[in-house]
Amino acid sequence: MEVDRQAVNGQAMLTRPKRARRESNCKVTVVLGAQWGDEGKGKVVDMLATDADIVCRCQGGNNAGHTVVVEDREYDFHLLPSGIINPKCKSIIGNGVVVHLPGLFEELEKNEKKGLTSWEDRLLISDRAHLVFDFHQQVDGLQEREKGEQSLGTTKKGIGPTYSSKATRNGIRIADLLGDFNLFSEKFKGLVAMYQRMFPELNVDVEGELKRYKEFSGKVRPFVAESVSFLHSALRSGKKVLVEGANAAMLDIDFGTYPYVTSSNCSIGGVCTGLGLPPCNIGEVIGVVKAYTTRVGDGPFPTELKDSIGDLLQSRGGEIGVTTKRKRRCGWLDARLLQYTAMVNGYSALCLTKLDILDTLPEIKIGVAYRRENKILNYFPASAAELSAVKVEYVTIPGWRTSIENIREYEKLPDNAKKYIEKIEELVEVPVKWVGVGKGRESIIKLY
Ligand code: 2SA
Ligand code: GDP
Ligand code: MG
Repeated sequence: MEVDRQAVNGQAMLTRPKRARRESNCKVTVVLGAQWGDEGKGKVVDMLATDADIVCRCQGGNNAGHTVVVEDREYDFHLLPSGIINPKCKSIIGNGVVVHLPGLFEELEKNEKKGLTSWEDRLLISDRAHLVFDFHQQVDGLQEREKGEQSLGTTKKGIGPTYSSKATRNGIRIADLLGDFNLFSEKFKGLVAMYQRMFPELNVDVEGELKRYKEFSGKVRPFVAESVSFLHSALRSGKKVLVEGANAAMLDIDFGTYPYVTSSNCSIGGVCTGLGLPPCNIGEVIGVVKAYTTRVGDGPFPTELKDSIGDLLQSRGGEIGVTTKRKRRCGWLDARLLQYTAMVNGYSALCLTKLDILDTLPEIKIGVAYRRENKILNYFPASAAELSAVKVEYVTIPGWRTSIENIREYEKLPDNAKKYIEKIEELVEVPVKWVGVGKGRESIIKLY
């Protein structure tokens, strides 16, 4: 390691290493979901990727569904970072991501048909990433079935079982697939046997799968890298790095509405562990906030609207799961929840998306506090039961009742839309930097 040597009173003295100082100056920009997902992270990442050299995914798997709309084309990304369509950007699937190789190649093929080209030169996958096998997906379904009424509403993409295998240290990583195939086969058989002891009805064609994975090993090898060193040398050479969080803070395994969560850290900590980045490299943290709230899957949702306004948000917002095509549950914006996720993630700015979906409402509510037995809670409930029982206090803002879709300057927004944005800034204590007013790349207002 390089060191500075200085002479003090004629004696050589060791000072701090130069490199550590330089690296901590290279900050990555992070985009995170601030609610229960589907806030429009894909669109924000696509926008910011125009100014990035590298876009990384750090956690989750193909449970995620990120939409990017460019002119008349709609891309949906699940494992691929949304920056992949930018020809100037490298895309990294980091060590914290769980990768279903059949799904990855299907996704690449599907997007090639929509016009994605030369991705071969831009895609890198961490050799430390864990593999999702088809049997993990079957186990996901079996676990959900076993839970019956208490099911979580997972995407059945095998995310929970794969992160379980990782945590119990039986997981299989991409490096294992590319190493000694006999060893890989042994690990694979051991993992299948373990799950078959838990679920005797689990049917796996072991030899067929091994043959298939032998082929996948050749197919994926050109894109596999030791991504930690790659990323750090890129940062040292001044490259701009953007990180795309998948899922969202309220689905985080630690801070979300456990057990109705996904199995990774979708908040800021997952960026460090999922890419091998120390906290000193974290720069701007952009919280993506939908102008109302949605949730897909089960679990508590304090501001949920099970009425005609909820139905209107669902249909006007096109609130359908990108991966499973399930209808998303809809409700008012929850500022209490945003205050909590802002604490965990430390947002430097917010991107408020889908404001245009509220265009027709005569009045709009924002949840501002949770009440329990006549007391305002000064903490965010950890238990799903407690969160389900809270009463929400709201403030009401008059609607603007006009289309804002074609507006591109903040000053031109109707006064009530500005009031809504300013109220959110006041409640969450984070500035709104962008406002989304439509699906397309161009449908965004930059505030500063
Ligand atoms: P899983 O499959 O184990 O991660 O499911 C656990 C919970 O996490 C939720 N989850 C999601 N919530 C919002 N969006 C996601 N991606 C898709 C989308 C969802 C879809 O973009 O629309 O298509 O249904 C996503 N992925 C996981 C999930 O609903 C469970 O509540
Ligand atoms: P992600 O998971 O956070 O990337 O979000 P999804 O892609 O799952 O869902 C967001 C949906 O909202 C997609 O259909 C986007 O095209 C759409 N969208 C994003 N921003 C806006 C916006 O500002 N206005 C409107 N009308 N749609 C938007
Ligand atoms: Mg989504």
